[in-house]
Formats: sequence, structure tokens, C-alpha cells
Amino acid sequence: MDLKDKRVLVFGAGISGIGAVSLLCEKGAQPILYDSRETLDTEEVRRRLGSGARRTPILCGDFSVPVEELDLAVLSPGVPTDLPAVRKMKDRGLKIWGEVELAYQCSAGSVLAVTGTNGKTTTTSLLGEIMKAHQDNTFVVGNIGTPYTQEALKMNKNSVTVAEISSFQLETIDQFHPKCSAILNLTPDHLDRHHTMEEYIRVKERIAENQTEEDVCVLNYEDPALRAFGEKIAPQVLYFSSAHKLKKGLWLENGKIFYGDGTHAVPVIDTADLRILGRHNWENAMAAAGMALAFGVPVKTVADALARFQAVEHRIEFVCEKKGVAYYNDSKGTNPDAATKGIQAMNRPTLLIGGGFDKGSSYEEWIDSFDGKVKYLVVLGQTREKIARAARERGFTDILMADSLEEAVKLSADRAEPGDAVLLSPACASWDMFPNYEVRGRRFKELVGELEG
Ligand code: UMA
Repeated sequence: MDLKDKRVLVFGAGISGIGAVSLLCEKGAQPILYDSRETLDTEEVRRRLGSGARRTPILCGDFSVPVEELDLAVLSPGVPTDLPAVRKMKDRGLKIWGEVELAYQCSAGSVLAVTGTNGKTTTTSLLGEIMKAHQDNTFVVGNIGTPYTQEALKMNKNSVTVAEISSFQLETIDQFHPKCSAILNLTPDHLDRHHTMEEYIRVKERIAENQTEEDVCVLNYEDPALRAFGEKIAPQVLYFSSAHKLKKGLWLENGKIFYGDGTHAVPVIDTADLRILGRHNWENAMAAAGMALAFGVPVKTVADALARFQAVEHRIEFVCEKKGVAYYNDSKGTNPDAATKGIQAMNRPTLLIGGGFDKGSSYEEWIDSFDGKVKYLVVLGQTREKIARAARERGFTDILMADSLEEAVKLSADRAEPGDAVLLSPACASWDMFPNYEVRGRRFKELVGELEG
């Protein structure tokens, strides 16, 4: 679409909306920025818009935008597509793109896109490091925190874009076409938004919908839904497995990652040479390596970049040791499955801080994963009663209630003994108490920093 002079509604004034408005202004379009938050600080938003976009109208509160006068709407990822305002746009036949689609349509080069419930950020970071080692002109964007629209106009036909793409972002793609995609795993998440697991899976699988037989889709062989998906899609499929030796794909064998092209198998790296811990991280490494190898990156470049890579902030991140107690920040454990990985990575008795925004998850499996390792569960936020109830039903009763993260850290520090770990791994999003998991994770680290010892 030629965006020149087009009237475009940008919905959501977060970082995606700001990126989208700036890009649209550069393309000569006439954006209107809208946010449903009545208390939006419009002057602050205006300051954050680049100088070329400062004259953009900013509206907030009740939706009163004349839809019939628009040519396009661009939704931020956090905006549900079944909102009455969005339904109204659809009913009037207005074209609706997500911020990712807008960026894709305005950019150039090859796209390598990663989705899945857990491990997206680590895999995207790993792949970003591998691609940067292979060539200049690599961009790392998307759900990882840098809006795709912010970088889109810097790309050219030789660029490589490594994009972390969430289910929210996949709901509103149209032509988005990665050269190589990956779906890492599928476990329940964001069911408040997608309503059913079937719908969540359908949305995740959209990452491959525009791919052709010239493209590659990397899938987890150990996930039955993904193995079945691999049998019915157009692109070439490269599986990775932490449990089975494969003829073609990547697998783990005697602590080493191997790659097979169907005829020959080569070792890629020994997991002892990786600085990221746990089987789930070796799966992330296999997925990133698979995508890079499929793109033509030499095995040695892949192995060297993997060996250099250190853990991502907020993902089972060691903070410090105080009075013999090790503190870990796993604020990115925003669903029960991710938080289970956090517990599994602990090798000490653990005081676990959990709870937060209610996404409609169930917590039983997470509680079962405590496996005698959790001394106390400190719960906070919207879900604290729900989690406490589920824990008691599973026979776990060492539960402490906290009204704030400050109190949760204090309660944990008071009860922890030398040799214990305190782990923030909430199994919930942060949105009831913090703008995002990063702010929650940083606040946790600050509070830990303030403890004596
Ligand atoms: N808003 C409305 N109406 C709504 C919902 C939101 O007006 O119904 C407004 C809010 O008032 C706010 C703005 O939209 O002003 C926020 O937009 P947003 O929620 O899309 O957030 P952004 O700041 O644009 O950040 C988004 C992603 N956020 C979400 O998906 C919720 C970021 O992922 C992402 O890093 C960023 O774009 C850049 O691509 C965060 C996330 O939590 C990390 N993602 C989820 C996850 O990882 O589980 C999917």
C-alpha cells in the first residue's frame, strides 16, 4: 500500500504506537494516535514522538474517531482484536494491520522470525548474536523490546531482521513472510486474550502462513501439535529435538548438539561450552542454530556465537548473594510453564515469589513442579488468592501473602537461611502492579540490592 496521504489510525500509545506514528509520518501518511486510557499524558506522548511526528493528533478516552474517514488502522500488540472499537472498524471494511505488518510492508531484506510460548527472547537474542557475527546490517526487533517499526526504514535488501513475534502480533499480520520461522513450543498462555488453546495455537501457527517451499520453518519435534503441524505446511521443515536422534534437523546426544542435513551429521557444540543453563536453553540454542544454518551461516560461526552468549536479563538471572542466600530474577517467567523452568533450574532450597496479573492460567502443574524444593511460596498481586487456593488443594501450605513486591522480598529475606535461593518467578504477567516484566524485574533487583549483607 502506498501510504502517502493515507489517513491512518494508530491504536495504542505505547512504544509500538510511537514507532508506528513516526514511520507513517516518514512515509507521508497522516496518522492519528488513539489510546483508550483516559488519563493518558498526551504531552508526554507528544514529547516521545520524533520531531517529524509532533503534529500528529492524539486522542484518548472513549473511541470517537470517524472510522469512515480512515484508510487504515494499525493496532498495537496489546490491543485485543475483539474490542467494540476494532469490531466497528472491521464491520466498516477498514483494513487493519498490526504494528508488525506495517513495519514488514515498509522494510526490506530477509526476516527470521521466532515465536512460541517460552524461550522466544533467549532464542531471538541467540540468533541475533549469530547473525551479527555473520553479517553487518542485522536488526533485532519485535516483542523483545525494540518495536519493528522503529527500525524498519533503516533496512535494505541485504538486511537480516531477527524478529521475536508474539501471539498478539501474529493476530494482525497479513503479508508478513519470514524466510525462516520457528515455533519453539506451545503451552497455555494469554488465554484471557485468545480465549481457547485452539485459537492460541491457530494464531501462533500463522507465522508460517505466507511461507513457501523456498522457506524454512523450525519446529520442536517433542511438541505433538508442532510435529503434526510440520507435516501439513508449505515450507521445508527443520525439527529440533532434545529427546530423539533425527536424520534431518538438530538433536541432543550425549550432551552435544548435532545437525543433520539428511545425509551427513555434524556436531555443532558441546552443551558444556554453553553459558546458558538447562535443557530448555539447549532447545533454544538448537532452534537458533537451526535457523542460522538454514540461512547458510557456517557451523563454526554458529558455534562460536553460541559459546559467547550469556543469559538474558530477567530470565533466571543471578542477581547476587546476600548472607549466603542467592537471589534470582526470573521476572520473565510470566506463565506457569515458564516459571516451572525457573524452579527446575534451582539447585538449592528455594523461597519462591509468585503471582501477578490474572491471564486465566491454572497453576496446578506449576505447583506440582515444586518437587519438595520450595520452602515458602510468597504470593502477591491479583492472582495471589487463586494461587494460594490451588497450592493448598495440592497439599502445599507454606504460603505467605504479600501486598507488594517490597513486602515479598522482605518476607523472603527474613525467612531465608544461608544456602537457600530466593527466586522471583511469578508465573503471571506483571500488568496488575507494573507496566511490564522488565520494570518488575529491575525493581526486584533494586530491592535485593538494598538488603543488608
Ligand atoms: N491500549 C489501549 N487499549 C487497549 C489496550 C492497550 O489503548 O485495549 C494502550 C495502552 O493504554 C497503552 C498502549 O496501548 O498506552 C500500550 O500498547 P501495548 O500494550 O501494545 O504495548 P507497547 O508498549 O506498544 O509494547 C508492545 C508489547 N506489549 C504487549 O504485547 C502487551 C511489548 O511486549 C513489545 O516489547 C513491544 O510492543 C515492542 O514490540 C511486551 C509483552 O509483555 C514485552 N509481550 C507479551 C509477552 O511477551 O508475553 C505478548
